[in-house]
Amino acid sequence: MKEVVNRQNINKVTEDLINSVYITDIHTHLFSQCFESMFLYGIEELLTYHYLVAEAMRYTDMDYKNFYDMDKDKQAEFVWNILFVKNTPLSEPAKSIITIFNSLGLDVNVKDINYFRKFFESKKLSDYIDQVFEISKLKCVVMTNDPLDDDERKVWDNSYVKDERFKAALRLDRVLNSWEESFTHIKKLGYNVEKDLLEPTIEEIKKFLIDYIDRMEALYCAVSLPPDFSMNDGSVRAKIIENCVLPVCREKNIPFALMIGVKRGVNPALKLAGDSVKRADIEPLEYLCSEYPYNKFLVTMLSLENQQELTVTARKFKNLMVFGCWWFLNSPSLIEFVTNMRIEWLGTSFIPQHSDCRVFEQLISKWKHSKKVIANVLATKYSDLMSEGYEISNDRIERDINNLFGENFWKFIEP
Ligand code: FIX
Ligand code: ZN
Repeated sequence: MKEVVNRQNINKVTEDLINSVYITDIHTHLFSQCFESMFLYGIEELLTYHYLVAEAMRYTDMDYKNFYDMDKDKQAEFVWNILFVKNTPLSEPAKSIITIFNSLGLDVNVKDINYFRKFFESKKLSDYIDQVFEISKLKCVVMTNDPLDDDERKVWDNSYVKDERFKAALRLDRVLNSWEESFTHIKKLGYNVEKDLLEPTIEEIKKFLIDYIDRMEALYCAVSLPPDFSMNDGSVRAKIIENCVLPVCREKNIPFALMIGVKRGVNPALKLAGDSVKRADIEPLEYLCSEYPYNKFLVTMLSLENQQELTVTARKFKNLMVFGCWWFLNSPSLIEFVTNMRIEWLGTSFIPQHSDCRVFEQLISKWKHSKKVIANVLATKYSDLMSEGYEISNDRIERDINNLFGENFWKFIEP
């Protein structure tokens, strides 16, 4: 039905339509239930999420080491006490916890952590998974799958059970960013690779990639990269990308996802919470997109300063699909800014967001927060068009939203 909406109801209509669409979340660190202890959920995991740990430590004299030496339940109590009892949960990661509790029907004003613990303990996992998928209106999520993680690989080898809601992505950080250590690991898996990248090793790496893409039915290959990522530094990484990853991605017709701009371990004592951000050079990406026009690149960049260059580069190369407001960009004010700019230069030909969730219930808050901002951005753009007499129908909005929250990805990865 082509109901014409007006400038008075456009915000509500757009928000309602966004809230009814089933999303494809193209990058998370979630695992399906068969991965057992890797499937993270519940209050202890939520409160010890690395975003919250980094924040809580700012309010205390406690050493990072002493914090991590505590058992997880004690760490959770510590974070809870600092960020939710002694302070107001105003930051984006802290607000997320409140959104999750509220969406699950909990009383967000209770200060006793055990109240929340009881709720999560009472849940039957498989029903709970269905419930969270329904609350966050998700069609499916893409995991991050590392073939060199021994625990994870055991599941792929022995006990993997397919759940259509959890798709795989082959993560190549260890292969590409620490070849010195990873080549021995790959060798142990039965691939005849050596440290030097001579022809037989190149062929074996390709074989390794193809085997794992097939085994996982990986939708894409992915890597996170430092700000100084370069394609002409003669590095092992650049060689493996050009000689192995790109030919294999092309053969399998899957994208290569580059997540650029993370400075790992700026504060190693903070472990996973110790990574930071720096502006990166856009030229390696221009090089890849132009030299490899038949490869597809899914790209997100971490620094705010890189966003305009990335958007402009996407206008130059249609084999580049920009995605997400990654990590330190995943907060309402930055999502608003970045999404506005992307729409202004790319229309709807990009993927506005992914969640990057590590803990299952984060799907609720990350998507709720993002959808609210993106709905407002879109509604304002529709309203601008309408002010020139242009008619916007429900169908049109629905089509745009379906593209942004799923179809752009599926069409991009289509063979
Ligand atoms: O490299 C990545 O995929 C990052 O998203 C993570 O390493 C990071 O720790 C994270 O969880 C960000 O949201
Ligand atoms: Zn991630």
